[in-house]
Amino acid sequence: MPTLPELRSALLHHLRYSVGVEPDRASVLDWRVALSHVLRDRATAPWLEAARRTRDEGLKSVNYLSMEFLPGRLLEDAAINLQLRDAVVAAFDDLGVNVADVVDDEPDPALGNGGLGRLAACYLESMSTLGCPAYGYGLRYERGLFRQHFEDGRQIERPDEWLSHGDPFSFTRPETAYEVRFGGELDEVDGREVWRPATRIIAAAHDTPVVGYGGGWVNTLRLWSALPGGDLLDLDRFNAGDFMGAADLETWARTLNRVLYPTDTTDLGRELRLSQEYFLTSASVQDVLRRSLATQDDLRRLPEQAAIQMNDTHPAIAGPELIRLLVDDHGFAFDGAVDLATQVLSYTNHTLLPEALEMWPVDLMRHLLPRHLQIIERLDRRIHEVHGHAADEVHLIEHGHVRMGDLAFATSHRVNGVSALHTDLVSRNLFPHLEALTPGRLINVTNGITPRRWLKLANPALADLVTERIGPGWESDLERLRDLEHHAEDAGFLEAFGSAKHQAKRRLASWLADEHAIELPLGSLIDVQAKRLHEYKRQLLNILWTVSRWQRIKADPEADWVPRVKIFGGKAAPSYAAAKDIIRLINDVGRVINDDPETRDRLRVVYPPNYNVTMAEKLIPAADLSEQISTAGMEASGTGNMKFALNGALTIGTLDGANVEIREQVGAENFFLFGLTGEEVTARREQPDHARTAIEQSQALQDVLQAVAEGTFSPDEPGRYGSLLDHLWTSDWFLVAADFDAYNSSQELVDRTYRDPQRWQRMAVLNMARVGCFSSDRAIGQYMKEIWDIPPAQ
Ligand code: NBG
Repeated sequence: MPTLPELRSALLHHLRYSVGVEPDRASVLDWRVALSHVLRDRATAPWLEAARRTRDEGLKSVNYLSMEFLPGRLLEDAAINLQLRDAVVAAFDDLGVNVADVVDDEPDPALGNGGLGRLAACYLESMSTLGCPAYGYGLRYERGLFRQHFEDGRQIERPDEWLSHGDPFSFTRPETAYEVRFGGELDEVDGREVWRPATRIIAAAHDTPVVGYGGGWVNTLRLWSALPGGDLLDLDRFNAGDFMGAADLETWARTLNRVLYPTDTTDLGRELRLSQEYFLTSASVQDVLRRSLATQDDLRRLPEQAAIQMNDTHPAIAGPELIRLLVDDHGFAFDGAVDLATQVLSYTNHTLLPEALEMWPVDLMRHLLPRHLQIIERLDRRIHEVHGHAADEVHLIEHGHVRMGDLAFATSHRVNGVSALHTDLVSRNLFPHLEALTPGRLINVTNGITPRRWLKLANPALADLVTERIGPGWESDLERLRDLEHHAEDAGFLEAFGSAKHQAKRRLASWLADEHAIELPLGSLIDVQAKRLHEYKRQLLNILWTVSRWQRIKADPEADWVPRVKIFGGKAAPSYAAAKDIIRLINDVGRVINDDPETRDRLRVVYPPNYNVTMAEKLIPAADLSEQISTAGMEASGTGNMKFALNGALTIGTLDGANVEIREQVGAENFFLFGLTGEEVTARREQPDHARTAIEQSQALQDVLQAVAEGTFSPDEPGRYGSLLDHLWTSDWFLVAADFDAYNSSQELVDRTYRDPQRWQRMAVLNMARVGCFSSDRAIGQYMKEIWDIPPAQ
């Protein structure tokens, strides 16, 4: 552990020699870069040591392929895990630098959409904490997802310049580079298939250390980017004066890691997206093989050395790619290559939604990856040869499309769903035929979250209180929170717990005031729904209920209403029109309600733009109520639900995803349940005219819809929400209307409960105490044992 003078002089050293400025002239950015170097130095020794041990002892490592990673800001997390946070704060104090400014200067890399990308980041951190050798593989999107702005309440997308000041915590490794090939033709030479690609792009690595808690083990997040230059510039065209045309190929290469998932509503968008997926997968699989061959020369031993985890279907081309490399480059027979690949690969399914389960047109696949299409066709034939009629219902290719979920299943030795309910639905509705061919292949691993970031970093007041009561150690053994149950009846503890919550609310309030000029009434019940905007997540139900609450306060202003702040956070996909309508409605409703002098001390709507990991770290600790209100059967798991409960928020939710298990753990009496079950949802959708019937049965909902239809919230354009309303009356696939009254009753119970602060506090403590099993350490322990066959670290 460095002493204060050592840390101080390390900061000064890097300020001078890595950044090149004197302390009296240093900007916040300069100090941040210096801090990045100091922390990276501290991570490097255990990092190199972990790599050495992995090589020398022949340890098996995990290769986690994911198109998305949402790591959040790195520095504070690294400082905590290296157990240097207090020392860093003291060193900056000593230097007269405001450490909060330095921490806030760091950009939050938005290399993902939501839960799936954040899960990948929690899992990498847990693998390091558990000493499980691992590489996270992804793409280094130059502009990330997008930065969300609101203009007149509408979502506007702008490029996210997270790299504009460099990436000082990472190492660039231009020599760790692989050629990735696209397009071209297949030829048969001496009975072997030879792929003659049209385009070759070099993928080069950027490595970020991922420090485990305690600093004992450090893994790598390896992100690829296309290496420009070299052959990519057409010098003949350039010399002939065609400067733009000369750079066509270079432009295309750079496009591969420019932004996360371009809109795939156009053919070109689809082609780029499949190219991105292949670019990630091919570079990563080649790297896995190279690392294996660096320690021994027999690839038949690959399953003893490497597990490859496909995070959803995006890297599902890994099966054909691994088979291709084994057959075409390493002399394997096809069947042997398939068996080997299957032993190495496994696949996590994160959704039942048809639009998120990828299907690539055969023509596109032939155009971009002709050899892979051939391998997929052969895999499909092989399944039917091996299983005969039992495989009649299994099709890797159907209606002119390659079904990537089925492909991933067929090339994996284990497939997992992400919550008990989800896995059950995957088994019954998604892969029943494949599962019948290979019983036991599909298992459940319920998602988890890292307590280091989601409690220790995000909620210091509460984390300190926990340590004070039950001692340290819970950070890497979250089940220990159970000890808090003994304190749930202790009035002194409940008060301290309440004051930690209040502190988090004050932090949120000052951030909202500084960054967004929004005032947060601190005495209110803070009610938060923060997640991607999606119809199934039903932000619409939440905002329609908010309107209803407003109408009722106005109808009965003298009644004793519990003051509420409804906070929303989340982005919509740029091409998702219905979700964007909902964003605009939330903002329109907010404008009217927040301006209403009659209600504004009892109801507010707050929607800060550009939700990301950093904002989550502010919202979640401050929340009293967590909104987990998806249409049952549609949310695979949820992980936000776990973060809120861990921070002592109570959940209002449906029986969906991991809500089911959270409720089992915390106790039904400590959870506000409402709404149709998955089976009831299916039955209700089949009833003719169910939407209209539900609306006609709820006077409260009719009043709300009428206000929206009349333009109460969009007086300049009363018809603005015509299509949204029309959808509610005629189809309402997400059953907003059917669940409206039940949601309202549950919200009324929330109010009644909140009026008794001791009772509320006790329920919140029990929530926190009982969600230890949702630690990502537990989840990763299960992956190691049940999927990767990696023993616990010694
Ligand atoms: C999401 C699910 C969430 C789940 C995360 C992580 C995709 C495709 N799926 O419910 O919607 O928590 O994955 O498993 O992003």
